[in-house]
Amino acid sequence: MLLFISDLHLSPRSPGATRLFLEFLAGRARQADALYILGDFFDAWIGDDDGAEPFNAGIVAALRAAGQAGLAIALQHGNRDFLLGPDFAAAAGVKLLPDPYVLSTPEWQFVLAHGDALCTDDAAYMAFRRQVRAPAWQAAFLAKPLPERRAIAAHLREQSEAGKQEKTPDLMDLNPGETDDFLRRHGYATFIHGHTHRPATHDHLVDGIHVERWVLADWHEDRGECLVWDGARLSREALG
Ligand code: LP5
Ligand code: MN
Repeated sequence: MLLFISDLHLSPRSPGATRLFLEFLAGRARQADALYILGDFFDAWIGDDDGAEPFNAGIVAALRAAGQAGLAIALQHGNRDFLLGPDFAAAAGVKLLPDPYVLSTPEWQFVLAHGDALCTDDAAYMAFRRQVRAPAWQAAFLAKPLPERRAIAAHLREQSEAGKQEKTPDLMDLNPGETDDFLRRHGYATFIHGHTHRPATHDHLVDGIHVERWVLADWHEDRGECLVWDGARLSREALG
């Protein structure tokens, strides 16, 4: 059994979601073979050298314990936590996956992504994304002291929340043409992603082939959601 989650946005400011995740990881998730976290696991990740901060250290320890108990955990970057790196992965005992990632099981083929890269109508975000994903830019950011990085991240989060008020939901959704191209490039595999916080199951018809796109729900203080693959079908499971 495989489980998929995304957009938990974990932070000390979301104790409810954090508790839900820790309960999930110690309980329900242990029945699965693998857990796939498709980005925005943390509300903000400012560098692996912040992994020792008490909140982060608690999450890292919980991930490691679940891994040691036999749960394979794989994680993709989101737009909030794209700085999660090899030191974090080693400490937490998780595998960092590229975005997109093709997941082949004996029964079915999936393609996994956070989803933000296909939101091409949001030109301001695409420009921002190109900038912050550039290695030189990341190196310069990571060279700053942690308190300065923390302040920049908080500022960016505020800017982002304010900016979203000016954007329509459709502008912030995946571009249909880009999505069809993506599905074509990845062999019409069942697409699972997050980011938009608009959980739904979409039917695409690409080159006459029916392709499903499952959008994961974001987590809240009182509820979360995971998608379950039991070897034959996908289903949503409410948590909390
Ligand atoms: O995240 P969310 O859901 O609010 O909105 C996203 C897009 N916003 C972002 C920004 C992140 O929220 C900020 C995360 C910070 C934590 C990481 C810190 C570590 C690295 C520091 C990087 C500087 O991704 C939002 C989309 C929305 O999804 C829907 O898809 O619309 O896009 C934006 O908000 C981008 C703005 O439109 C343009 C931003 C201009 C900011 C200019 C600052 C330039 C950078 C200088 C930094 C020193
Ligand atoms: Mn996101």
